[in-house]
Parts: sequence; C-alpha cells; structure tokens
Amino acid sequence: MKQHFYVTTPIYYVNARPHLGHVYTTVIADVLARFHKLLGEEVFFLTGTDEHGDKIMETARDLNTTPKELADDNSQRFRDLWPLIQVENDRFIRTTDQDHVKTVQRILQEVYDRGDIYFGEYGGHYCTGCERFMTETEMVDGNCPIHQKPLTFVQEQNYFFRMEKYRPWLIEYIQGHPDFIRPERYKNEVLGMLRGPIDDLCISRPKKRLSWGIELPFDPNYVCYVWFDALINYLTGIGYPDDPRFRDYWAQAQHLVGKDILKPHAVYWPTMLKAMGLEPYRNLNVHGFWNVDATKMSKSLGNVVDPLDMKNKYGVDAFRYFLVRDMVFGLDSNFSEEALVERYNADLANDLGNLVSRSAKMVAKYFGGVLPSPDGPADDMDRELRDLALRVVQDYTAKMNSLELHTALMAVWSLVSALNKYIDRTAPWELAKKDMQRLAVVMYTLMEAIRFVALLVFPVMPGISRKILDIVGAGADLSLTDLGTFGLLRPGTSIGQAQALFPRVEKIVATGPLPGEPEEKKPARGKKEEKAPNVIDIGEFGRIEIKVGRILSAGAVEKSDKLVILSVDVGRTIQIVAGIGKAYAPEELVGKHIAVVTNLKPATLMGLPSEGMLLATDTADGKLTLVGFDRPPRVGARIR
Ligand code: ME8
Repeated sequence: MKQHFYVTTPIYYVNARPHLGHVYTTVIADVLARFHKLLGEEVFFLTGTDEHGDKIMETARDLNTTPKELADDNSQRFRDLWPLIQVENDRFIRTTDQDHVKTVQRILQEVYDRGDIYFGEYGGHYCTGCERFMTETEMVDGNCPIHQKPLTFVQEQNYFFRMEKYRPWLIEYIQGHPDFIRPERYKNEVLGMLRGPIDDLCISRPKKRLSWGIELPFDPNYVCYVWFDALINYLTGIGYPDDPRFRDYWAQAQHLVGKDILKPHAVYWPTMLKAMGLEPYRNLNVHGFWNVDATKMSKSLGNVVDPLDMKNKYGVDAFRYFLVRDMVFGLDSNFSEEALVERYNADLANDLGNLVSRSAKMVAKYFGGVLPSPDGPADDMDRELRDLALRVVQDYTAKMNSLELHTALMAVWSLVSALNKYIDRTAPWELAKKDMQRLAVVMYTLMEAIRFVALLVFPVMPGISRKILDIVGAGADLSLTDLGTFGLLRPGTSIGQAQALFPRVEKIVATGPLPGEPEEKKPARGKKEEKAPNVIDIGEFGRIEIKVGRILSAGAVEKSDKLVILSVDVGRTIQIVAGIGKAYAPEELVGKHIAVVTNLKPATLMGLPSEGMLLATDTADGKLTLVGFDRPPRVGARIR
C-alpha cells in the first residue's frame, strides 16, 4: 500500500484578511504536500477558515454586518488567494460547513456520554484575540502575552472538559515520542506547561452572551467554545468517522501551526483526541513569526505585508522561495522587501537564472538546440558533479523530512553553484573550437544536472520548475525516483529556448561598495610590491562584509554547552551558530545588536548550517563579550 501523508494548516479566523503570516504557513504546507507527492505518496492537504466565536461576532458588530456575512466574505478571500500563490489544497473547510457542525456535535455527545464533560462554574481572564483563558503564569502585567492587551474577567456557569485528567498521559506520550512536537524547543515549552495542573477546559458559552457557534447537543442554551469546535476540523476534513480517508490518513497527520497557537494544539487537542478514544496526530510542527522591521505585524502599526503585492511584484515562485529560504523553521524571521530583492537577485536571477539560460544558449549555439549524446569518456570533473548531484538529493530529502527547509534549499544551491563553476572550469566556448566530443559530454552532464535542480525546486517553485524541465527536455512526469539515476535525459531531444526566468530587479537599498572607498591600486609595472605577511590592503578588507545584525531569536544547541543557534536580521534573516553559549544564555541575546561577518562561506557546526560569524572579544577579566555599539545602529548597515 502506498504511504499516506496528511498535512494541515490552522484554519484562519475570518475577522481579518489574509496576510503574509497566513501565506507562510500555507505555502509551507503546500511545499510539504508537493514534496511528498514527488516521493510517490498519497497526499491530502487541508486548509480552511475558523468562523465561530466572540472575535468574529465582535468584528461583525463593529463593521455593522452579520457574523455569517463577514465569514462568507473573508472566507472567500482566503479561498481565492490560494490558487494565486500556487497552493493546491485538497479541501477548503469552513467551520460553518454542515458536515463539520454534525461532526462537532457527535464528538461532544460522545465525550459527554463517556463522562468527560461536566457542568460547573468558572471565573478567569479571557483574551478575545486568542479566544482562550490565560492562566496567572501566562499573563504579563495583567495583559495577554501575545496580543499585549488587557484581559476580560469572565465568570459564568459552563460545561467543562476533563482535560487535567489526561495530563499524566500526555506528559508520558510526549516523552515517549520525542519528535511529536517539533522543533524541540516547542516540545520543551509544552512540557513546561504541563509541569503543574492545567485545569479543565471550559468548552461552552451561554447563548445569551454568544449565539454565534455550534449548539451543544445536550443543552440548547449553550454553544460550543470556538477552539473545541475548530480543532475538530482536522477530523471533519478527512471524513471522520466513516470515510475511508479517515482510516488511511489520520495516523499520518502533520499539523503545521505558528507558535501563537501552540497550547491549543499541543495540550487541548491531544487530550481531546484521547477522550474520544483516538490516537494523537503524528507531528505538530511549529514555526516562528514573521516580524516586520523587528516588530510584530499589526494593522494598527500599518506594517502588515500584503502577500499579493509581493507576488505581483516579484512573481509567485520567487516570493515562495524567499519565504522558505529566509526563515529557519521554528525561529522568528524579519520580513523586508530589501531582503527579498537581495535574495531574488543573488540566488534566483544570478545563480539559477543565469545557469539555465547560459546552458540552454550553449546547446543552441553548439548543437543546434538538440541535446548531444555523451559518447566520450567522463572525466573527474564530470564524475564529481554527478556524485554531488546524487548526494544533494539525499541531503535534500533528509532535510525536507526533518523540516529544515531552508537547509534543503541551501543543499540545492550548492549544486547550482557547483554547476556554474563547472561551466567556468570546462570552458565550453574553448572546447567548441577543438573538441566537440568532449563538449557533448559537458553539455549533456550540465543539462542532466540542471534536471536535478529543476525537480528539487519543484515543491517550492512549481512554475519555474516546470519551465526548466521544459527547457532541458525532461518529460512532464514528476517524481523524485527520477533522481536515483544520473543520465535519464534522452540525447536527441530538443532543448527549449533560453529565457530570462528571473528578470533582474533594482536593489532597494544599496549595499554595494562604500562611499569614498579607494580603488584597489595595481602595483606599478616592473616594481614588486612588498607587503608584510599579516598586512592587507583596503581592497582586501573591503571584500569582508561586516554588517549590523539584530538577534531575533536564540536557542541552545543540543549536546553542546558552547554553541547557540541564532536567527539574525542583517537586512535579511540568516542563521548563525556561535560559540558564545558559555558567556550568554539564549534569552539574554534576543534583541541585541551585534557585528556580523555576512559573506563567509556557509559552514556546518554540529549538523547545523551557519551563514555568518558574529564578532566577539575578551573582557578585561578574561570572559567573552559581544562587539557592540554605543548608539543604536541601523540594522543591515555595513560596518567600516
Ligand atoms: O489562530 N508569522 O487563526 P489565525 C507567521 N483560528 N505566521 C503567522 C503570523 C506571522 N506573523 N501571523 C499569523 C487562529 N500566522 C485559529 C486557528 S486551528 C484549529 C485554529 C499564521 O487567523 C500562523 O500559522 O489567528 C498562526 O498560527 C496562524 O496564522 C494564526 O491564524
């Protein structure tokens, strides 16, 4: 039987329009769905909208409309957006769908009949933004820690789910399944939440206060609490309990969520499933937040990024590439259009776009646009390239499976840059003058390796992938099994016309040569320049790019007390693994301005890629200190 893969996004509230954050989670879900299809698996991808509850009712009241009209309008906006972002979900679920209402009522009745729902009274501090009560320990100065707004004290008679009863089971389950919640930092956070009592979960709202919800089957005076209703969408979506899809897919469920909704997914949901007599989902995959200019995106700050704007300006493939490449899954990242443009020009226009267009041009010029047969012997360079391509496939697959998506792309780009070097080293324009047989081998090897690149970028950039596959004359069947063998392209096929896959766009912020930087002087002819061995000239120094960075998030590295993993905004977001763990605890690093060498060749430390080096020095008493600034610097500015 084929392996199944079930991926879900949160169902989004319909009180607002889709923004960059929603697009990120949904694009990641789409990337995973496409990747698993490439592996030949049966895939089901669910997204949708969350339409009940106080928040929707309040917004509808403010807008002078009904909750249903508000939900219809905004739900449609999400539904219409996904095809434009090349998101191919299998179902779009709404919590107002009739089958969902029935499933929620059925589950409520079952859990009630089993004795896990009881009637009682509760008073607590409620956040309408989160649609949940905050515990005393979660509150910060009386405010919600996520929305930073005052909480409302609510006391009323309601129905409760016996969640606390399942706490010992949940702790044991999480400990017995180490990757149940990933990345690990979130697992630890959840285990922290479970250290003390978690209270029972209030799962109803009296109709006299809130009528916009699903009626409890055992008491018509109450509606169901929005989270209890919403989480069940993951079961309705695959036809629980009778549809064969439920049987095939549930055990493989992969939930993708942002860190803001960790608790409902990691605590409420597994205990609810346990009470229903169901196995938990397979994995909860938690990502960080996109911030804008180092602060949370919010309507009131006017910094909400419109995904359609980005897509229209840079193309959907490039936009998706940026989202996947510039966020370390699990950590926060900073969104800036400048960073997007920088990535676009460097990775896409320069590295990938040029590679494909110059290669296709050469086949057109030297072989009339027909892929030549590689009849001559392969040399070391060809073999190295082939081995690298095969290794990159392995590496990429492992990283995609462990959700290190940006690292998977880095692996593909190591192949792209090796290919560009291969062209420079083999110099096909020279071979064309003297050795057509060797040239045929080189061009074939090149096009075949480009086929690898095209397939590997498919999950992230499906449009560009198809264009490149067309150019190299590969068939339309997409499967990663085609990457087990090097040499599948058929000689004699026509190679497509070279085209600009990524037209260059203007840089928004110049990060080029420094103003007033002196030109590197050539030594006068006939005179040998004398230089002390450790002296460099200004030109050499100019090649080192040192920038102001701001630490967005920091975490410990498993099995190392010396290393910390950082997500740093240097105008774009990069990951740095730094040996400052003994001098600084991760929490004290967040928000610090640091000096970072940003154009170092990426390295891997304890299996973690590091894309830069921060500058630190010794303190007078022999400890370590970060190099800092005595006035607030501009993030991304060059240090000179
Ligand atoms: O919480 N960066 O819906 P929601 C990254 N209805 N991702 C972000 C983000 C940001 N700045 N902002 C939002 C709800 N997201 C509930 C879910 S599920 C049963 C019910 C993404 O509209 C991220 O996935 O507030 C986050 O978890 C989700 O949107 C919250 O969407």
